[in-house]
Amino acid sequence: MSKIVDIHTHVYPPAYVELLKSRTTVPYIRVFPPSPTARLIILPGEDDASTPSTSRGRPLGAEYFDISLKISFMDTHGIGISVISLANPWLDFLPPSEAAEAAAAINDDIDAMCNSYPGRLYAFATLPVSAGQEACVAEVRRLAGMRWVRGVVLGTGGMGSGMDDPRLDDVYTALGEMDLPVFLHPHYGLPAEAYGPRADEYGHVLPLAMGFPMETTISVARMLLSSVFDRHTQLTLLLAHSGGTLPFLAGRLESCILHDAHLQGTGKLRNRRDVWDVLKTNILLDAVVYSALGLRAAAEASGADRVLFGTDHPFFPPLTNEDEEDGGGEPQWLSVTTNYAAIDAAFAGDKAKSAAVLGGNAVRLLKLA
Ligand code: 5CU
Repeated sequence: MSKIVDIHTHVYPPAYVELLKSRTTVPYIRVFPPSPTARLIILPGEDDASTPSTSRGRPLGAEYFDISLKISFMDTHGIGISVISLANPWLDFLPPSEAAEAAAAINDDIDAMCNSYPGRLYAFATLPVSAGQEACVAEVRRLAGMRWVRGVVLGTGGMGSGMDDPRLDDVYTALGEMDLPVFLHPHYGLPAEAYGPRADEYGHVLPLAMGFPMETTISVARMLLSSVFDRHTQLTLLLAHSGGTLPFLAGRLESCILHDAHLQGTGKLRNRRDVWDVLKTNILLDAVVYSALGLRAAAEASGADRVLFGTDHPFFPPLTNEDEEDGGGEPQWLSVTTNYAAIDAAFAGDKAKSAAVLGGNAVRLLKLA
C-alpha cells in the first residue's frame, strides 16, 4: 500500500517559541493568571482583554514544538511522511535587520528535525520576507544544500505588500529555477469589520472558516491579475485549504476579467493564460477542506493528480477525549478522520485517485523518498 503523506502540518521550533515568549504584543505567548497555562496569541484581533478566553489564542501544548509528538501523531493516524512547515505568522513581524539570521536558524533547525527521523519528515522552509528580495533570494539559494527541504512556506503578505508585489519577481524566478513550490498559507483573514458586530461571541470560527479561505483566494486572484504566472511559468503554488474558495469562484473570476473594461484597456493581460490553465499547470491544492464536495471542486479545478492530503496539525486538536472508541492509545483527531472520510467519499470506488491524493501525488510532485 502506498504511504500517506501529510503536506500541511506545522511546527514552531523551540527557538521560535522563545522568540514569541520574549514579546509583549501579538504574536506572542503569555499566561493569563490565575491560569498557569501558556497561550499562543497569533491571530490579528486575538488579544482583546474583553473577549472570552477561548478567543484569546489557544493553549500552547508541547505538540506545537516537540517533534517527537508529531511522529506520535503520524503513527496514530497512519501517516508515513510529513512535510513540516513553520506556522503563521512565520517571520512576517520581524524587523528587517533580524530576519535573515532568524530564517537561516529556523531553516537549519527544521532541517535538523527532519534529519532526526530520516525519510519520515521533509520541510517547507521559511524566508526572511521583511528583509527584502535579495535576502530572500539568498536564502532560497542556500536551501539547495538542505537535504529535506522541498519548498517554502509564505503568508499572503509576501514581503509585506502581497504576492503580486513586483519585488517578488526575483524570488519567484529563483524558486522556479530550483523547482521549489511555494506553500501559500493565510494568516491575516479579513478586516474585523467584515465579520460584523458580535463576532467575538463566535470564538475563532469566522476568521478561520471564512477569513482564511477568502484571504487565500484574494491573494491568488491578485497574482493572476498581475500576470505573475505569465511571467513565471515555472512557479508552483500549493494553496492551503484547497485554495480557499478559488475552485468555486474561478469561473466568476475569469468572467470578471474578460468583462473588465479598465483591465482590458490596459492591454496588460493580452497574452495572459486563463485562470483554468494556471489552475491545472501552476497550482496544487491541499485536501484540507473537510468535505467530499469541497474536494471534488478542488479535483475538478486542478485535477485529482494535483490535490494533496494534509491535516493542519497541531491546530484543530480534539476538544475532549470522549470520542476515543477503544479507551486506549492515543485518540484519533476528528479534524483528521473527517479529512480521511471526505477523501473516501469524494473518490468513492476510485482507489487509484484516493491513493494519489493521500500520498502518491505528494511523493511524485515533491520528489519524496
Ligand atoms: O487555529 C488557528 O488559529 C490556526 C492557525 O493560526 N493557523 C493554521 O494554520 N491553522 C489554524
